Amino acid sequence: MFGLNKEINKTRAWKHLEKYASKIRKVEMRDMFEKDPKRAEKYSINLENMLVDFSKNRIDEKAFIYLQALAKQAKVQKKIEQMFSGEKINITENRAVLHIALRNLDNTPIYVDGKDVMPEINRVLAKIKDFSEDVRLGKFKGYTGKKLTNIVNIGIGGSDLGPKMAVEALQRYMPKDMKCYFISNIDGTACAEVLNKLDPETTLFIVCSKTFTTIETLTNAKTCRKWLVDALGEHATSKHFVAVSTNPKEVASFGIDVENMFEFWDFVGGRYSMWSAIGLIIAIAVGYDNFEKMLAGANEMDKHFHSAPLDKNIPVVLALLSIWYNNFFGIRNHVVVPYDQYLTYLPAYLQQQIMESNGKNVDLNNEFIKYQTSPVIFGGAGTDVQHSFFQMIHQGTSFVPCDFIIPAISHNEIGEHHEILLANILAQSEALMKGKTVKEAAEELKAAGKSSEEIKKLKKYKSFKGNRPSNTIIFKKIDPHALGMLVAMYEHKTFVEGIIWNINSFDQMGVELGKQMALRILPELQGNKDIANHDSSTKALIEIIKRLRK
Ligand code: G6Q
Repeated sequence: MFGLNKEINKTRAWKHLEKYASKIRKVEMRDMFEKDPKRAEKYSINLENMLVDFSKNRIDEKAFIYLQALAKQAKVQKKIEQMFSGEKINITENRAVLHIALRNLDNTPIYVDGKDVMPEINRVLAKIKDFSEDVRLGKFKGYTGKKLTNIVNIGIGGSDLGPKMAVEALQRYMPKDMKCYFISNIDGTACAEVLNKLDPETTLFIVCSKTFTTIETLTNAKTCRKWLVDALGEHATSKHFVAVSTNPKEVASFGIDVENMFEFWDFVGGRYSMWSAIGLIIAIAVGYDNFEKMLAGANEMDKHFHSAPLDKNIPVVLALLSIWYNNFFGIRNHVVVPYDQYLTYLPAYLQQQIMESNGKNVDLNNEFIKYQTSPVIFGGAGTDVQHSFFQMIHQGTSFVPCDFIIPAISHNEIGEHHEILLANILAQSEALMKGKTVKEAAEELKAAGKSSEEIKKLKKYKSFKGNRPSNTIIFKKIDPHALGMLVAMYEHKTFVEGIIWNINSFDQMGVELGKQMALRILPELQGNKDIANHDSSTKALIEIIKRLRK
């Protein structure tokens, strides 16, 4: 059995944490820092060119030990082992979970049903290498002999968010004459606005769909195919369309030659698939060498995750801290703020990775869960977000744990820009931790020459409760290797949270429900099919839309 034999919230470790949280709630982080000059050193983990400082969290030695006890109670290390050894830990779909195999550059065998998966993975990697190099060098040309310089990824969810985030993050590694586009939304605008910018002769479409049955992707691919065929004729498609999928039958019936198909496997979940052929656009955009460096970065994090003890294990520690606030302080949110313009799409990517994985309410023992699982994830690039939702982060009625991600060196060291950016992030995390008491606010106002009446009126508004936790994750530079480490870090953090919540982080019944529901309403919107089965609101909405569209 993969599930825990006791509900996690009934265990001794959980009870200890509950009790201890009520004690530590009264403790101020600023006092903990004052008392212990070694706090930053104690609560930081170094890995390569990466440092995770988690000292600005509401923990002390005891809390940290209790959190590790919770991880032990949930058998975190055993379950990590099960994932790495190819066990079918995705129990609702009866699948292994092996995104780690996609970046297993040491090539150690990993078995599923007695078969080593590495030879197949290596075969597809070699195909990605050849094809991406041929496109970049102009050896694989368009139908009319022109170089393919516009690369369009058609996919949605896991077949879009990862590659889109990575291509944006690594755009500095792209050749100047290449442009990448992403079409995901079924809204015709998404397709139209991209196609308007393109020349069919220089455009390569990559249709990414694990199942090759997703209505958004197939509809977008059909529209793009028609656009190409109208311009260049049916024979041109084999030079302008490739597919990435686990489903050769559907690829062929869509009209893409399976020779032009890049395979992946059901042991790779959609949201964990950017390391597979779903990352083809990344390899084309930044070059296979850089794609491989990204895999190497992820592999580095995998090895660390697999072998580091709980208290020195970055994904484990981040997961425990997230659980600390989520389950013992009643906090419902978590914010991710990369201070790097290139990581603009990271929060959107993580929203899927974390919430689709852990937004679950049935445990591995097939029981409804009585405790909180995934927090709501949101975020955006700093410093932009400092001028929007940071008001709530600083002065909202409850706190929001933050992850701050910073490169010490920018790809664009222009004047003072990066130093100002760095100063901002450091100031934020310090201010969140320390806060400003009403007395301090009053003193500041006095020093600024305000009258005592003004001071009385403003001092509370200008005060900050502080004691607001954050993790600071520093890289030397966001290069392909660092990006691989960062993304794998979050993948594993999510997995550990799922282990402790005793859930399957690798299925997505909620997303599948959405896919079925739209298919039921579509014929009702299009024709005269009886709509009596719906509730009165849905029925009225269908009728109004039909009337408005006449
Ligand atoms: C990811 C989810 C989901 C999926 C999309 C697209 O883990 O399963 O986001 O990636 O629904 O599915 P296809 O790749 O099958 O088109």
